[in-house]
Amino acid sequence: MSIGSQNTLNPHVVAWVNETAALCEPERIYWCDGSEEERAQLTEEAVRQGVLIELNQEKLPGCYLHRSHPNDVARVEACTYICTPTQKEAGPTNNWTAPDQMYDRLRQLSAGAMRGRTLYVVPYLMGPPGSPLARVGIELTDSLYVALSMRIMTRMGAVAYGELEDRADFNRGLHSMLDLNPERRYIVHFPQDNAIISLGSNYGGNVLLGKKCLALRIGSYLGRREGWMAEHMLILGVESPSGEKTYVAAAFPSACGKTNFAMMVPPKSFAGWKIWTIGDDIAWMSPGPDGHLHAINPEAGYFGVIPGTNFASNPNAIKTISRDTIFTNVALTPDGDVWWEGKDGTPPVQCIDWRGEPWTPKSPTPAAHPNSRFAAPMRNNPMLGVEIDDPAGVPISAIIFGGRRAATMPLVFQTFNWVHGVFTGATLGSETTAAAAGKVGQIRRDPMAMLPFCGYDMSDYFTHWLEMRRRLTRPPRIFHVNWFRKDAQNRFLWPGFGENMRVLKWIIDRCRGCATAVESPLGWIPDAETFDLEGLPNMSREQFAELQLIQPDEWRREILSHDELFLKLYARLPKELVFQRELLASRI
Ligand code: GTP
Ligand code: SPV
Ligand code: MN
Repeated sequence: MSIGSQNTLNPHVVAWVNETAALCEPERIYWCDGSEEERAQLTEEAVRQGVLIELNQEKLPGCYLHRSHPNDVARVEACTYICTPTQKEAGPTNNWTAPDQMYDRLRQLSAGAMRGRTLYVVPYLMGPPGSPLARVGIELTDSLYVALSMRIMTRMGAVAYGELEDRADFNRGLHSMLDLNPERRYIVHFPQDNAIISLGSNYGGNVLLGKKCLALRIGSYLGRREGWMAEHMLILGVESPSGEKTYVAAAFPSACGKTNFAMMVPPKSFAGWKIWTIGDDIAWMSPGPDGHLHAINPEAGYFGVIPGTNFASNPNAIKTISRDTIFTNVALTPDGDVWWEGKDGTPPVQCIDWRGEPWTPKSPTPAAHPNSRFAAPMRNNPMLGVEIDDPAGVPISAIIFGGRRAATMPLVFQTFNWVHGVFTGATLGSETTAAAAGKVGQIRRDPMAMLPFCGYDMSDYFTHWLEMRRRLTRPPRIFHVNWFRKDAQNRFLWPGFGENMRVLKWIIDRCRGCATAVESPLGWIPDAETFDLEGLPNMSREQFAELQLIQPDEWRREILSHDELFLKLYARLPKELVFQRELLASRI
C-alpha cells in the first residue's frame, strides 16, 4: 500500500485514516489538499476512468457530466439510520439499530471493500472559517466523484486542517460505493460518536457526507445538545432600493423550491430591489448577543435540481452553472452540451439520455432524470451575499415554512406567535418528490421539512424549537407559503419564481410593522384588495382571492390528517402543539 503525501500532522486524523485503511485495504491513499492543481489532476483521472464525461469546454468551461447507476438516483430513506444508544433517542420517525450491532454489520461489509481502489482523504469545513458554528469533517471515500463534488460543495482542503488544529472533534465520515447493490446500501449516523458510515451508493444526498448527514442529521443532534439549530432552510437577504437589508430563512421539503427562492430575481415592477443568496439548502442558527437568531450557511456550493431550470425561472442558476459544474444524470447532446426537460430552447433532435441510451423527443421517458442535479460553486452566483463569509452570520427576521400543496393551503399566512409558528412547521405537509426514492405526489407530513433529516426524536426536536424562543429577545416572525396551489384544470394558480417577490415583500413589511393584514382562522393574511399585483396582467383580485381561499371542509380533513404524525409521536409530543391544534379546530 503506497501512501500519497500526507498533509496533516493531526494525530487523531492520521490514526483514523490508518485504522480505516487497515479495514478497507485500499491500494493507495490520496490526501486531498483542495488546490487547483489537484482539481485538474483528479478531474483528468475521473475522465480517464469514465467517472466524468468532459463537456464542450468552449461552451461550458470546467463542466463535466456524471451518470449514476440507474438504481442509485436519489436519497433512500429506507436505508437511512440513526443509531443512538437507545431507540427512544432516535424516536418513532427514524430507522434504528443498536450501535454495536450496526457497527459490526458495517465493518463486515467494509472489510476489504477498497481493494484495488484509492481511498481519498477529504478534509472539509462546514461554515465560514472562524465561525463559532463552523465544524470540521473528514470524509474517507473510494469515490472520485465524491472527492470532486465535496470540493465544490464545501470549503475543502487545508483550510479544514487549519481550523481543526490538533483537536479530535471532527466528524468521521466513511464512504464506500461497495458494488452499488441496493441490498447493501446503508446511510448510518452515530450521533454520540459524531460519525457517519455510508455504503453501497454514489448518489449526492447519500454520499456527500457534509450535506444531509453532517449538516442536518448529526448537526440537529449537536444543536439540541449545545443550544443551536440545524435546519433544512435556505437563507436570503432582501435589499430595498434604499439599501436596507432584511434576512429570511425558509424551510421547504426536498424539491419544493428552496434553490429557486434563494436565487430569485424580483420582477420589473420591483425596480431597485435585490435578493442576495446566502444559502440554498441548509441553515445553522444560533442566538446572537443582539437577541436575534443568527444564521450561517455551512455549505460552499449548490446541489440543485436541474429540470425546470431556465433563464426565465432562475437566471442566476443558469449563470452559476455555466462553468465549473458537475452535472449528474442530465442528457448529453452531440456537440458536448447538456440537456434537460425545461431547459431554454427546443429539445435536441437526438441526444444521449441520462442512462446513456439514445433519445429523441418521441422517446417515452424523459431525457434527464427528474432528480438530475448540478453541483456548482456558490462563488459563481452573481448574487452571492457578501455576508457568506461572516463568522457571525446574518440576523433572521422571518422564518417561512412551505410545502407543495395542490389544494387547501393558501398562498401565504403569518402565524400568530412563535408557538403557533412551531405548530405550523410541525404540521407541514407536502407532496413527495423525486428527490427521495419512492412514490411521487403523495401528501405526507414533513415537519419543518426535516422528517428525513432529524437526528433524534421528532418530539424532542419540537421541544427544542419551543425552548429556543426563550433564548431570543427578537425572535423571527413565522410564516407559511404555498406556491403550488392548482385550479380545477390542474394549472398552477400562482406564477411563482420571481413573482414570489410579492409575497416576500409582504413578509418583510410585516416584520417591519408596515404592512396591513386581515385575521383569518389560519393566521394573518394579506388584504386581497391591497396586495401588490401591479404588473401581473393575468391575475385578477378574484383569482388572488381564490389563491387565498380557506375552505372549512378541506381544513377539517387537514386537521384530521395531522394525526398521521401526531399519533406516532403522541407519548412525548409537547402539549403546546396539542393545544394549538384545538385552537385551530375551534377557529375553523
Ligand atoms: P432540494 O435541493 O431537493 O432540497 O430542492 P429545493 O427545495 O431547492 O427545490 P428547487 O428550488 O430546486 O425546486 C424544485 C422544483 O420545483 C423545480 O423543478 C422548480 O422548477 C420547481 N419550483 C421552484 N419554485 C417554484 C415556484 O415558485 N413555482 C412552481 N410552480 N415551481 C417551482
Ligand atoms: C434534498 O433531497 O433535500 C436535497 C438533495 O437537497 S440531496 O443532497 O440529495 O439530499
Ligand atoms: Mn434539500
